[in-house]
Amino acid sequence: MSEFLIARRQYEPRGPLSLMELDASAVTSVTGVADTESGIAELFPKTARQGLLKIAAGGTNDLTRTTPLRVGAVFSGGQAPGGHNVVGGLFEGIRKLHPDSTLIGFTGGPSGILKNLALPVTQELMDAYRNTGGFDLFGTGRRKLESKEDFATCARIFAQHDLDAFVVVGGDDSNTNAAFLAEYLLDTGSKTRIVGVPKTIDSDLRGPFTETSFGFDTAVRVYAELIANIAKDALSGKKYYHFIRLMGRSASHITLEAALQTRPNIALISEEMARDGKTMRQIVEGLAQVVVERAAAGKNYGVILVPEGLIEFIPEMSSLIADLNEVIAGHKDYIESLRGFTAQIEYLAGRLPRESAATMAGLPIDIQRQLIMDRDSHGNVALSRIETEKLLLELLASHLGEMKSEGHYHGKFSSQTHFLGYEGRCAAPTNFDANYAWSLGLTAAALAASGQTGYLAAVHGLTTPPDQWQAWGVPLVSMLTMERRKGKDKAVIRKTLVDLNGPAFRCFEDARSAWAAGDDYRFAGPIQYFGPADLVDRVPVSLTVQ
Ligand code: FBP
Repeated sequence: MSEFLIARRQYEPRGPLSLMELDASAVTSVTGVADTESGIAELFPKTARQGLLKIAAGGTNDLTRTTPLRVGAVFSGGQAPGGHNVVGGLFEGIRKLHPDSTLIGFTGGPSGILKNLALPVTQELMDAYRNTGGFDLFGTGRRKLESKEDFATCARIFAQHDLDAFVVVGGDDSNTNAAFLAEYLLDTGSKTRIVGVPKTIDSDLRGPFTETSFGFDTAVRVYAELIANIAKDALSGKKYYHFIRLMGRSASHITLEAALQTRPNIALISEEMARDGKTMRQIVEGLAQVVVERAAAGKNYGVILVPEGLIEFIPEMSSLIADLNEVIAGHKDYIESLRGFTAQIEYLAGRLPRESAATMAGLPIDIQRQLIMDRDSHGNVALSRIETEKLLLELLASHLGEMKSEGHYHGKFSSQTHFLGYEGRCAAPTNFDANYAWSLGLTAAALAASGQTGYLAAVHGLTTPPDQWQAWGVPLVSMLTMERRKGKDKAVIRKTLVDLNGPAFRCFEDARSAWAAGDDYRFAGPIQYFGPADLVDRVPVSLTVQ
C-alpha cells in the first residue's frame, strides 16, 4: 500500500450529528404525501403515498435494533469517487444500530445480483477501502434491472440472503429501476426494503434535496488540475490551441464547473447551444471569431473546453444520431454482413433521410466511422467514444483556412486535443466527497433500519460545514416524470441539465468574454488531502456562487 493510502485511511469522514450518532437519532416524517406528476401515482399503488423523511438527532423513536439487520448493496453504472465511503458509512451505520448486523455486497453490478455473486463485507475490508477511489470493492456494471423476471430473481436472491434492505448506489436510471423494484417487492410480500443513493460524476441527478451526486467534486478537481497545467503550457509555449473534451454523458455540469475553476478562453455549454438552436457551422464560426481576435492581439494559443454530450444538443447532429439509431437497429444484421466501412456508409446513406445523409457526408471520415461503429449495449451511439473535440478542430481549421484565403485571418493555428474522463472517475475522494458519501451511507442505514422503502438517501446543505448538513429520505416516486422513450411513455427520473438561468451559468456568462480575450487562466492545482481547511475542505464552485 502506498504512503498516500496509508495516510489517507486515517481520515475520519465527517457529517451531521444526526448521522454520526445514529443510535440516538430518529427517522421522522416531515410532510404528508409527496406530490407526484400526473400518471405516476397509478403506477405505484403501494409506494406513491409516501412523504419526505428527516433523520433527526435526539428523537424519541431511536433506530437501535434488538435484532441484527441484514442489508445488501450494489454499485450500478459508471464509477464515481466516494463509492467505498458509501459502503463504509452504511456498514458503520448498521453495526452501530446492532453490532451483529451484516452487509453483503453483490459484485459486478446489477448482474451480480441475478447471478448471486455475494461478498460479505468485513471490518478488515472496510478498513482497507475507506477513503479510496474506485468501485473495485464490489465492481460495477451497466445491466439494467427492469423486467418482472429480473425483479422476481432479485426477490428470490434477497430472500435467500434474508435481506431486510437493499441499497442501490446508482444514477438516474438505476434509481428509476430501484423505485419499480421497491414497488414490486412490497406488492409481492417480500420483506426487503429498497434504498437508493445518488451517484454519478455527471451530477445530473439533482433535486430539491440533492444539490449534487457524490463523485462530481473529485472528478472535476482532477480535470481542473489537468486543464490548468495545460493552460500553463499554452501560455508558456504560446503555439497551441488545446481542445479538451470533458466527460459528462449528457449534461454539461462538469464542463461548467471546470470552467469556473480554471477560466479557459472558451467553454461550450451544450444546454446553451440547444437553447439557441446553434448549428455546427454557427458553433465553429463562434470559435473562429475568438481565434481571429486573439490572433490580432498576437495570441495564437488558447484553451477550449468541449462537453462530451455536445453533439446530441446540436439540432442537425441529434437528428442524424436518431436517424442512424433507427436505420442501424432495423438493418443491423445486414449492415454487419457488409464488408468494409465504405460499403456500410453507402448502404446507410441510401436509407437516411436527405438532411441527415447530407450532415453525415459533411463529417470527417473518422467521425463517420465512430458514429457507426461505437455503439453501446443498447445499440445507441456511445458518446464517450465520439471524438467531438477532433470534429470541432477539423471544422475550425478548415474554416480558418477559408478566412485566411479571403484575407480575414492572419494568425497561425496549431492544435492539440485531449479527452479527460477516466482520469478522474476513480481518484481518491476529496474531503467533500469522502464526507458526503459517508453521510449518504449512514443515511441509507437509517432508512433501512426504520423499514423505509422506495427512498433516495439525501444529504442537503452541502455548502455549509458537514456538521451542519441535514439528512433526508426523499420518495423516489416524487422524483419521477413521464418521458417518451423509444416511442412509449415511461416513468423515469429526469436528468438535470445545466440551468441557464441559475447562478453558476450566469457567473460564467458574465466572465467569459474577458476570458476569451485575455489569459486569465486560474491555476487550480491538485486536490489537497492534507493541510489547512481552506485547501482541503473546498466545495464545488458551482454550488457556492450566488
Ligand atoms: P454514470 O451516469 O453511470 O455514473 O456514468 C457516467 C459516465 O462517467 C459518463 O460521464 C460517461 O459518458 C460514461 O459514464 C462512460 O461510460 P463507460 O464507463 O461505460 O465508458
